[in-house]
Amino acid sequence: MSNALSVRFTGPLRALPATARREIVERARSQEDVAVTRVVGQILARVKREGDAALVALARELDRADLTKLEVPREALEEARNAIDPEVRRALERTRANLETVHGAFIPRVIEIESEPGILVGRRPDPLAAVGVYAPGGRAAYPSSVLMGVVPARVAGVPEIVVCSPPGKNGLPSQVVLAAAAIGGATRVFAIGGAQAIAALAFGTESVPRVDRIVGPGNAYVAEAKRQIAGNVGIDAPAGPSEILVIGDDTANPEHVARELAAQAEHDPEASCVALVVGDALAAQVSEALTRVVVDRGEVVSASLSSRGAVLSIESLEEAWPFAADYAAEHLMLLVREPQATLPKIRHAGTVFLGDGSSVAFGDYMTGANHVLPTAGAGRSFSGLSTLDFVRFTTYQTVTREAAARMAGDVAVLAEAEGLRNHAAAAAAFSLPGAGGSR
Ligand code: HSO
Ligand code: ZN
Repeated sequence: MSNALSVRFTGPLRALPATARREIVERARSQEDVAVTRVVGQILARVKREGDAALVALARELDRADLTKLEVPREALEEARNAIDPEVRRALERTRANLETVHGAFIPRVIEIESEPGILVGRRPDPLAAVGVYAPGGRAAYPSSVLMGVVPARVAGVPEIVVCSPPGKNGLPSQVVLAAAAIGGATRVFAIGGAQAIAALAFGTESVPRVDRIVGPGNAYVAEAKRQIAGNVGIDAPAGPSEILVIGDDTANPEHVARELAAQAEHDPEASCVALVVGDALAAQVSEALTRVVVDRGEVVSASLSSRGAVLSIESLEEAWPFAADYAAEHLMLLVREPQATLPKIRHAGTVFLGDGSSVAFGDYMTGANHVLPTAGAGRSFSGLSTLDFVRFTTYQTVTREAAARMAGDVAVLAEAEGLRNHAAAAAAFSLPGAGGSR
């Protein structure tokens, strides 16, 4: 589209100055904004203190919406479901079906194991009682993201799934968000946005139920609100501007590499898109293809690529693995000869796309994997959203009299060593005469 499209970092990876490499790896990490922290703190306190009244007032102040009701009535959800383009509805239903299949299989099973004869230890996953799914409004009102939160929660067995999304002028969240909430199977939907939505879900108000975990992407205020309430309620991994790392060998098609970069770049001027390809010639072809493949949102794509984009050459794939582990990409794409065999080389990626047919767009919409993923390096310590976010585990144990007799002696030894004589006595009561500490 624009041949003025420039990529911030080019050239061989090994020639990159350390400061540039650090800048790429640290990417969008926008500095803590003290103003956001303070405003969010005030909003949380206000919602905690005044409940619904604060939510209605904040909707007027921040969303310019006059709300008569915070909750979106069931009929409005059904109306939205029927009002959207039938093609879009059908495609969303396909996404839902694939999420159900995949995330259903991701549900952990009950595990029971004997640590010693007669000592049985079990772990049972229990669905959370209530969860909140935040859905942004405005340009990032993605119905697909609503499904990514709601469907795994439902599949995990969560009985109360509350969606919050900011109201427009008509007092309702965007129609596609409402439709997706209905299609996904949300149990309640509220027209509440921003930090105040997170506050309402975390503390509960007269009309909003308090939930046990809050997931879903949001703007800086939403992210900060989640961070501040994280002590009270579970939250998901921080998901910021989109990012992709493409790793290609000499079999990679430069045009495909360029399209994948452009696709994630169109999300956000702060998206981070990086390609590491074998050989200077291929790198040059990727940069050249970038000037041709962008079909829309040229300004966003070019803002992202010119501020954070990188197309770097490597001599061999061996150079790519340490970089990839460091970078911990939200999306990692492997355009190499044997992608499956190469997968074990990858550490710290949100989700991996193996081979030429596996465009990230498929994962973003329809494979059944989740697109709510850790960004900005959070993939080093967090995983993408899944059914695991919607269960907690109860462990249990049962000890036969015989096993108790065999264990009592050693338990008493440790209890004595910790100075806890009542523990020792509780265990010792099961000792067989003469059983001592032996097994
Ligand atoms: N790629 C985004 C998710 C998304 N893509 C939504 C399309 N719609 C996450 O980084
Ligand atoms: Zn996307």
